[in-house]
Amino acid sequence: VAEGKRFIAYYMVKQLKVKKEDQLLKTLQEGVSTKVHLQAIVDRVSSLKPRVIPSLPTKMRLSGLEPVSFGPDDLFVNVGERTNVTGSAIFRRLIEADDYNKALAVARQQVQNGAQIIDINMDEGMLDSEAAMIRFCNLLASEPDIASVPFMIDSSKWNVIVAGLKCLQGKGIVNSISLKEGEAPFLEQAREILRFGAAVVVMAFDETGQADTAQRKVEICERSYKLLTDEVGFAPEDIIFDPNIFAVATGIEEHNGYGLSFIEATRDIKNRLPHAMVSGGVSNVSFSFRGNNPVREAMHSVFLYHAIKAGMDMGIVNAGQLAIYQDIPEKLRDAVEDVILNRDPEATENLLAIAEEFKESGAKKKAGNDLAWRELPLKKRMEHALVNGLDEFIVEDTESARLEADRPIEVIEGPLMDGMNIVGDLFGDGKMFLPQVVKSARVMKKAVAHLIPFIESEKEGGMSSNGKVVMATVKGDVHDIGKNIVGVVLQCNNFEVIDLGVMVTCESILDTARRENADIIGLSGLITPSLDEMVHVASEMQRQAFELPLLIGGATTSPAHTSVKIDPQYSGPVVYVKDASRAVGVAQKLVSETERQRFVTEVKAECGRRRDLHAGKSKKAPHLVLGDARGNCHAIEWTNYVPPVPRKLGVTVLKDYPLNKLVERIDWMPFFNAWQFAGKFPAILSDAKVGDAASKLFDDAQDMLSRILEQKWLGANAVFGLFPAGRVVADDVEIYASEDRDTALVTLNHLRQQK
Ligand code: THG
Repeated sequence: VAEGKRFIAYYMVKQLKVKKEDQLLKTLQEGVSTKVHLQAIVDRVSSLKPRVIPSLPTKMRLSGLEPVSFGPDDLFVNVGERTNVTGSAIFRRLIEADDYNKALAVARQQVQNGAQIIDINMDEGMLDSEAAMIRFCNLLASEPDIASVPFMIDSSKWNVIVAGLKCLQGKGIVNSISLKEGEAPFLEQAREILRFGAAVVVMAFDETGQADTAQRKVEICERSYKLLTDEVGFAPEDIIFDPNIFAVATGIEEHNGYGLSFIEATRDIKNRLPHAMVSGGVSNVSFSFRGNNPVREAMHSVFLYHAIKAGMDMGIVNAGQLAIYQDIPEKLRDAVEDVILNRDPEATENLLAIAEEFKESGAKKKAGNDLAWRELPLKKRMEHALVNGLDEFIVEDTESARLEADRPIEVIEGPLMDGMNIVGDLFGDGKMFLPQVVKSARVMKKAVAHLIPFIESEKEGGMSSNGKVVMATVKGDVHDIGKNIVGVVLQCNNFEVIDLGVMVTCESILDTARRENADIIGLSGLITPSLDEMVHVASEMQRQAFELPLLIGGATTSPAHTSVKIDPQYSGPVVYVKDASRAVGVAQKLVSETERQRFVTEVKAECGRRRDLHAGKSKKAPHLVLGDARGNCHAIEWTNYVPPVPRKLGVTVLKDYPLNKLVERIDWMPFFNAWQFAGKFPAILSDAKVGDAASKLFDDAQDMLSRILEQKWLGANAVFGLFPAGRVVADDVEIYASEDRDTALVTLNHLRQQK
């Protein structure tokens, strides 16, 4: 109690600048620990058993707004490096220009790209680093999507570190302390950090300088470990050693061993200093290849590949820009590996010789990180966001546009539609491709979602509705971007829209339509099975004696399918709606007393015409009778043929098959086809027209694949069997348990094609 009181007094005097310490202490004394108060506590709790403190596994436990823990069984931890005024020119310029809002976006980008911690560094000669650290940390604190992760306060100035520590709302990391000025300041700083409850990065420096050999690195870390655990009382799992990542391939011979010495030191530290973690600034290693990002990324990836194997737990990296080891072109990978592992005295020369070849392909990745477009006027920014599929700022921009506009609808009809029209034109001209359009649509969706509440509140008490539309993406399908746009466009035109969402059963659609007394039902779908579901809904509407118009739309639907398969099921109007822009016209005609009848007759007639056309086209050649078809069968010459015996007969079960082995086997053609790229893989990646877009899509796919592998989203199991088999009777194939072919396990019927 006395300790607590003293602390409160200290706090009030120091932090709140309360005067008169004595008087304060006296007040606290009277207020806190009277006999009566203590007796009351005893009365309440003396019958209860004290909680047994659970023993948790030893892990470095940190927190931003949310707790996280990192231990030996966890994956490598990415610390985002970009919020560093010396590490990022963009970030430095934003801080220098006092544009802290955009500087926050840099932090957000790191978190979104997978940084589990962010490193914050304001060490710049011309900057008031302490003030900048405080201001940035305080701003970060109110951005939950960033502040959910722990922060690493990175500075070589102690006052900046303390300033940062005071702004943390969780348990962060100090980056860094070291023995470079001897034990006394080291111990003092460590005690202060412990008092703040933070973890700490310890650099492998001592009184004689930076450690460059593995042996010196380990010695210094060991010495620091002893001091921290024995003298300061630091928990070993809160100590992160940084055995110095220095640049390699600099042309200076002594530097050639820097990569390997870090890796070796890491292995030793992990073995000798229990629970301590190992980290390092990964991008340092590639400084000599500044300007050549593909080579730098390859160096980082190769370095990490080996360092993580040696036990490296975490690293300060450019989150979102790590190449996948397996994907690095072999030639580059080998050259880089020679450099990192110091395998060849000529390694640097060799890497330099091929570096230029790999330079350009990285340029396309950069576009996403360049924030220069944020300087454009508002309308142009929105257009840029839509065309490039960047959603980061769209809500902010949409809100600005809304404030400028008289009515929220104008934002949709103005800048957003203008942007989408450009997307449409580029798509039409074959200059944009489906994956990019999907990204654009997502941005549009986000913007529209922001506006909807405003549009709705404006409507309240407004004009009477044109009519009520019940819309849904049918059962089995989850796509709704197009449908959402249709919904908004209809709402803007004063239709009341009841959007049932995605995966909606027929029953729910029809019940809602009846209950709500709807004027129109709209169905949407993107995947092929949705077509059958739409046919089903149409037939149910017939059975339940609906008369409402049925609108059909979505990527997989077509006038032909609507006419041939859906329309015949339902005697009410069935209208195919080609795209969002037509929805209003169609809906208006269907609710108009004067136009409705003529429009419906027209649509029905058009469907009939299409059906006739279709019937004409698909007149088939008559089938052969079965005997003739069998007579056509190919006669195979079996007598001189000995089938090879499979290595393993019977059933083989594969459990938890390694996903990375499957990745090698992916047939990318259907993937590209699904995204509407025609052509052969991998030629498509270098195609003159679609190569860029296809490569981007492929990169996105690789990113997602690596996340799937890393985070184990999927498990792969398989069962297959190889059996003796033979055609014995007519068209049938019998499968046997063993080569004696006694009894068939099963008979597979393959009726001969009569076409
Ligand atoms: N150990 C510890 N902390 C560290 C480092 C370390 N903090 C800082 C640094 N090293 C890690 N962070 C970075 C950040 C960026 C870069 C390198 C290391 C970098 N930046 C590009 C460059 O300089 O070429 C900048 C490019 C741009 O402006 O966009 O490489 O080792 N404990």
